[in-house]
Amino acid sequence: MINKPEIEQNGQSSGGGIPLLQYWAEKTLSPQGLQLWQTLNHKSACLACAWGTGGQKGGFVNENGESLQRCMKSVEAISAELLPPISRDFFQAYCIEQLQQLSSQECDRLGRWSYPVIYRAGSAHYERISWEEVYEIAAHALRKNPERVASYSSGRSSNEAAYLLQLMMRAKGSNNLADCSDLCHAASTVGLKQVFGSGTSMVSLESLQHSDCVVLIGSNAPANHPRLMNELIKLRERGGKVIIINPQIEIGLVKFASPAFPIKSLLRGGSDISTLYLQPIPGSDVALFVGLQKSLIEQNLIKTEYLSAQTENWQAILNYAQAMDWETISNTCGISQEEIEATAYLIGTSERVVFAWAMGVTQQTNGVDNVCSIANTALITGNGGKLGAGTMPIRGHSNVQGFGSMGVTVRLRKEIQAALEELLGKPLNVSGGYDTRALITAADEGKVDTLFCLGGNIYAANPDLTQAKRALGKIETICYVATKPNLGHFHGLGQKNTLVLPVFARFENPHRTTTESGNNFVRLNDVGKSHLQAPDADLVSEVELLTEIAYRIHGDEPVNWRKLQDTQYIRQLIGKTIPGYEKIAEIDTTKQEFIIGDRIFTEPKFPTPTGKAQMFVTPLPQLKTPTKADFGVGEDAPGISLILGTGRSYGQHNTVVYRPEDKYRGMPHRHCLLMNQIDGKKAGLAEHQRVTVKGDAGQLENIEVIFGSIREGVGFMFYPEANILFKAKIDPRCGTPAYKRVPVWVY
Ligand SMILES: Nc1nc2c(c(=O)[nH]1)N[C@H]1C(S)=C(S)[C@@H](COP(=O)(O)OP(=O)(O)OC[C@H]3O[C@@H](n4cnc5c(=O)[nH]c(N)nc54)[C@H](O)[C@@H]3O)O[C@H]1N2
Ligand SMILES: Nc1nc2c(c(=O)[nH]1)N[C@H]1C(S)=C(S)[C@@H](COP(=O)(O)OP(=O)(O)OC[C@H]3O[C@@H](n4cnc5c(=O)[nH]c(N)nc54)[C@H](O)[C@@H]3O)O[C@H]1N2
Ligand code: SF4
Ligand SMILES: [Mo]
Repeated sequence: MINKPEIEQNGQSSGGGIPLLQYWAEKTLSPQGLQLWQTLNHKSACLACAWGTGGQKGGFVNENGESLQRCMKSVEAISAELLPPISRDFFQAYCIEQLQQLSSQECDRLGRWSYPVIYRAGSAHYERISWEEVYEIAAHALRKNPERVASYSSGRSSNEAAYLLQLMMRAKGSNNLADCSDLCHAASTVGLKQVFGSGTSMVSLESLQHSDCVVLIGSNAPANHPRLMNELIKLRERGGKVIIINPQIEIGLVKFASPAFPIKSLLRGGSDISTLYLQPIPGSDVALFVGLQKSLIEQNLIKTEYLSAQTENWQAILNYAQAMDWETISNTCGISQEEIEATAYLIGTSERVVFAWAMGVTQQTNGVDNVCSIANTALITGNGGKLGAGTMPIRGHSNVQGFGSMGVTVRLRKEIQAALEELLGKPLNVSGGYDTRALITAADEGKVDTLFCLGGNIYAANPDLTQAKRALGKIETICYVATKPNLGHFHGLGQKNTLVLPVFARFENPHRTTTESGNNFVRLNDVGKSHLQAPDADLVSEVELLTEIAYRIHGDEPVNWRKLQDTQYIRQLIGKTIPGYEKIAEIDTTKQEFIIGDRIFTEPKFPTPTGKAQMFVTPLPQLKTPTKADFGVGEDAPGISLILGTGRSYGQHNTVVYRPEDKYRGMPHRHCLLMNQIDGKKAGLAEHQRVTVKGDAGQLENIEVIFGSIREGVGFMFYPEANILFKAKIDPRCGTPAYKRVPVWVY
């Protein structure tokens, strides 16, 4: 445990700060600068993360109407979409083998997709085709047996596009609606749904601003949700506490220099963030939370009255925690009893605690248990269902949560099912259905003919890239709907046809759209204009593309698909069929952005059958330290085994790399392994030495060792590159891979 640490990590003493300001200046003063400013000011939600900055009150305004809320990530995302089009003769000049040599960053720098192309197996090149050919090929492929047709999506598109995608698939009788959230927050959705009857955050931005303690678990918010940091700074200013739980010291979680607080940033080098920083063993959060529960009971800091009135099964949770011995708890999570007790005291003596988390919690083989153990801790301290308190998954993509709300999921809510059955006039197929991992497995077994990808990069986002490539290669036809080229478009090729279909970005659509933030706020995005114009460019909107394909498959049945090109009409259907979204039907006239009904709980009444929260016992994980034999290396082989976490650098958005270096972690390029110096010593490795990293699916050579503030026995590498290393171990309840606990051998 580090109290108010004054550490300097690899030359950086805070997150945010000067490197960030340099980037702003570089971009906004560039030749592209004017266009960039115009887009930043456009009335639409930020493209990057689900914190949800922007919308009707202007590009810099958050959900509470506060201004100055745009971060550098947003600039990065917009700049990428403002690149010129890929030239008309590009694909004649470069063959697929050459395109496969490109790195993620090089793919992105090619420019915007601006005309439809096809790669036919056996050919050397992608070639341009007409939209008429696109519609013919796509409709033919999507007319196949519904069990053998699937979609995958990434939460960057609008609610309207998401709604159309699932309506088209469900009208066909397919429930194969895989989504990037399967790889991301599915554990939160499943866990929270069973506890509270609602799978999203119960804390609004306004509510967060009333909290006096935030427990931030497995999140690198300074990089991935930068404007959340403003809330933590304000919380510390009003005397609140921030408890960080993360095996790795992320410098921006210790101290953060935000442009919204210029005086502190310039004079004091940033604002203090963490009050306490715990570094558990990766994958052990359940043990830590059961330990916190045990200590809360022992310190008499639990709310028994609340538990008996508002929850069910609470005695079982208390019994389990009480019966667990301290030695097992501390050995499993690697945090001492004293540290756990001090943390429990802070939580138990705070009035309003928000428990917020991201991928360190969900990307585990026991991700659902992790979420339930956090929810249990919130409940035994009375922190469920009151202002300034509750559970808050910090969502990823800017509209990933909207995709779930719109029914893009294999686990469709009963209420939506009933409403859609009425709309479509027939029973829906909701059995089985491939989530992302199941889709890759099914494709590998030759069970998928057609895959329609609305955005994303299903190839590089998955573990075991060798398998992903092989599996996609067995699918007859793949359609990638995209704004920018990525690794998947060149490596994830179908057996017969691979199409890339270019679409407008959010701020370019010729009609209004909506998106949903992680805090359950619906944004209205204005009409826009693209810099990509004929004759170089020939793009469509996602809504036009989906309605036209659906029309080609279904004709005018059971809905008037072409009428749905009017997004106002889609919003009326959404208002009728999606619970909590009623206000969207009028949004075109009212322009009123709104909080979705029945999601934010400031009273302890939950949408479960009994109205009470349902608590579940969370067994401690049995974590195994990998042995040499697990990697097939001899007893006296040199090297060291580490538990690798894979995640994002400060200069990437998911599989897309914008800048190779990560200044905050002192990692100068993509091919680095961050590890603890003590481990380096044990293995006889010096800093900057080149090593091989070997997992159960592959290895990476020539990786540079960087020493950093990470727990002993733990390593960190960037994705998607690291996805070559390991096979998918998933939590079977939600299908999410354990990207954060990958055993590797380093030598
Ligand atoms: N700039 C930028 N912003 C983004 C994205 C991006 O790529 N770039 N991606 C978006 C998306 S889709 C998502 S899902 C989010 C991701 O946002 P995050 O979840 O913040 O991102 P990760 O890099 O996956 O890092 C998760 C953190 O979990 C910690 N961790 C690893 N293992 C454990 C563990 O066992 N226990 C605990 N307690 N912590 C652990 C890691 O050290 C790391 O700090 O960000 C969104 N925003
Ligand atoms: N090892 C490892 N693997 C991981 C993770 C990890 O932490 N570690 N994290 C996982 C997580 S949390 C996630 S969410 C997934 C991400 O997986 P995905 O969401 O599949 O991948 P992205 O890289 O976000 O997809 C980027 C592409 O989306 C397209 N795009 C951007 N905007 C739009 C738009 O408006 N419309 C359309 N149609 N396309 C658009 C562009 O072509 C861009 O190249 O990766 C997962 N994989
Ligand atoms: S915090 Fe997220 S939503 Fe807000 S400006 Fe930054 S990337 Fe965009
Ligand atoms: Mo994500």
